[in-house]
Amino acid sequence: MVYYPKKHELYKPEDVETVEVETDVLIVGGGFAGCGAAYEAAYWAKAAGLKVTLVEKAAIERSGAVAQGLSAINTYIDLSGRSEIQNNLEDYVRYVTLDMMGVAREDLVADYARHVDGTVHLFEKWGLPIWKTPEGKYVREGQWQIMIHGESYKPIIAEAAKTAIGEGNFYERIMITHLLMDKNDPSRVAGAVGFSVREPKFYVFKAKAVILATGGATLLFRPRSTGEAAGRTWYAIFDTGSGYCMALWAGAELTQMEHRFIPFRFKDGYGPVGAWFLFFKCRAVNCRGEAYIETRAAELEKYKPYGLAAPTPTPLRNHQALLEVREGLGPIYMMTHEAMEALAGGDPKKAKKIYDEAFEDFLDMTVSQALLWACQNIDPQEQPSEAATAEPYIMGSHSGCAGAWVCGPEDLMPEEYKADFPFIYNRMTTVKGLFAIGDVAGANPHKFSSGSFTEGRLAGKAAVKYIVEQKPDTAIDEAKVAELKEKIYAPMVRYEQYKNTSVDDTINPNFFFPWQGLVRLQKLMDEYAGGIATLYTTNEVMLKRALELLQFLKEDLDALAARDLHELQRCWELVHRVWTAECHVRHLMFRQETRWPGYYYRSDYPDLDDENWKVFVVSKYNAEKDEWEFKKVPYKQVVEWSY
Ligand code: SFD
Ligand code: AMP
Repeated sequence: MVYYPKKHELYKPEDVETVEVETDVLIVGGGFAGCGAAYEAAYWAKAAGLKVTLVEKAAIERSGAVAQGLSAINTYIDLSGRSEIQNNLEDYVRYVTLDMMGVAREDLVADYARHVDGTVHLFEKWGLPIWKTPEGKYVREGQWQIMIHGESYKPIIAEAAKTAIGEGNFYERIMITHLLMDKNDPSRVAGAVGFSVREPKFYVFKAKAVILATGGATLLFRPRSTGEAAGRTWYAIFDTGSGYCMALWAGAELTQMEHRFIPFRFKDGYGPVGAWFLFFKCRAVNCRGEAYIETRAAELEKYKPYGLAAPTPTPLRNHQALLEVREGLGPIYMMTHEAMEALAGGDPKKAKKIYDEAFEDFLDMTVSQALLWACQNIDPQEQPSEAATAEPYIMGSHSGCAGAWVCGPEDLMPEEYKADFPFIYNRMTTVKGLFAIGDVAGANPHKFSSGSFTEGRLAGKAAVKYIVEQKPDTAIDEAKVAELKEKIYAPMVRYEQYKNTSVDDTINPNFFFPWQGLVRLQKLMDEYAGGIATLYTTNEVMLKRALELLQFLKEDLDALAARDLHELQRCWELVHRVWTAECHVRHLMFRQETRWPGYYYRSDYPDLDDENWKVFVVSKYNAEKDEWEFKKVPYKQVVEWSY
């Protein structure tokens, strides 16, 4: 977000080459879900004589949330007894539904869960080192998680995906900005367009099915990091809400977009806490040394039956910590030194092993946290570390459930949901031929890396089946494509036109730069839509003000300027973020209750209201009329479990 002047690299649309790519299945985004889709679609497409193409805006080998690697696979059920703890599907669905405070699409959750073990076994076959006990069992981090040496997790998975679809079928450094709808049937997808972020090339992908796998949305809210660290976040800053925005523009229904994930993290470096809580058995305490999960246990009673679930749902764990902070009892400390000492039990060899594991946890996935320890003279063996709740992220794969309203598998999806979909193909959205996976698929959280890859596999297979059975004869509208090309490069044209009307690029009456727009978006979201400024609290009046300011910002998006292709990418990322933010605010306004205390609070509806709101909120944007429609869809229990 800090602005560094660059050498200008401006292109007029008429000077930009147009590259057309014809394919059958187009996968947008080569993260974990996209790689899963590519791997599986390639297998089924081969038999059907179809082509699979993957387009990614970065380099697949190190793109997305797993770019730095990970230190655990958070979803491994273990139906076959390969790990220290074997589980069953019913317990898993129970765990996920309760973590979402009673609202999850159990058909979708059970579906990825029944296939996720096979995915993890493939990862191991491809070379991912999984921690093993002396008896050869996978080491459990917690009941559902297993430990990995995962610094190279993404390259290993990327290699498998790229090999499966073959050289020439994946396109990197191309940002997709818009979907193309079918010329003869505007309710059917027909491809996508985007631009190279390295050379003057405009890409038109013509496809019969499109799978959206562009990850979640970060930096919609003002982050805690400021100044030279601005933009440092927990989740991938390159996941900018593209999938949500493009899906809603296409008329796809979205669900649970009011939901956000507020990760509780090691302060400032955003180091994850899971391994510390589950594997190292670390305690978190307030400034007085009180373990708030014990002293605040009574608070959970208010949110029965979810509050009494074990483990305590993620938002309520946040809520307990936030009560401390609200009462001025921060900072919150992770008692790392105490946990390490207890585990070592006075054995220096064991202590050394634990010390190495503690550093590996961060060096595998959040290197900056280890650097922060080093630069602040924190030795986790000697002293505690501060932890804090981060800014909100919109996502559907971690402990968040925002995303597209997608079709479930035929055998598990409740009858009541089937009428929403034009066809029954797993993970297809309400738009014909458009699929959504990973962070972009809503109401089925806790997929994490392994489940996102698995969901990609399910969609990849279903997309091929859809093409084989429905034989969509898609056609694109060339006039629309030409219009989009003009629109996409417009920020460069604007800069060229007006660059000499002011002596300072950053103060010009005719344009503004994407980082300026981003700061404006983050300020309004932070202050009015439940960011850290209000400790995640909002109300209808504040949300209306957020919408008003968003409307002004949307009007100004036509004045965005770009001086090079990199900045052009930032322009379109901002556009996607702003629309995702609007969707989030509208959803927040629609749900008149506080279902996830610790993620956000509606001060005008402070209670959880099962009678009226044990539902999925589903929205649809009508681009022609510029109108939003909302509906409630009741939660249905699909798998047998009890409270
Ligand atoms: O510790 C466009 N995650 C963890 N998962 C685990 O299994 N274990 C962990 O240990 C995890 N932890 C963790 C995790 C993430 C992060 C950032 C940290 C720690 C620090 C979560 C998983 O990573 C996550 O669930 C999956 O990666 C989600 O997969 P997916 O495919 O939905 O998102 P992605 O991998 O970010 O990929 C998105 C891709 O799309 C590209 N893209 N391409 C073209 N055009 C556009 N317009 C595009 N927009 C985006 C992106 O570049 C990217 O490649 S822990 O916290 O629990
Ligand atoms: P995190 O590092 O917070 O992303 O968590 C990694 C995994 O551990 C996820 O599956 C979390 O849901 C889970 N987890 C984290 N903290 C706890 C906790 N205190 N109790 C139970 N599960 C947790």
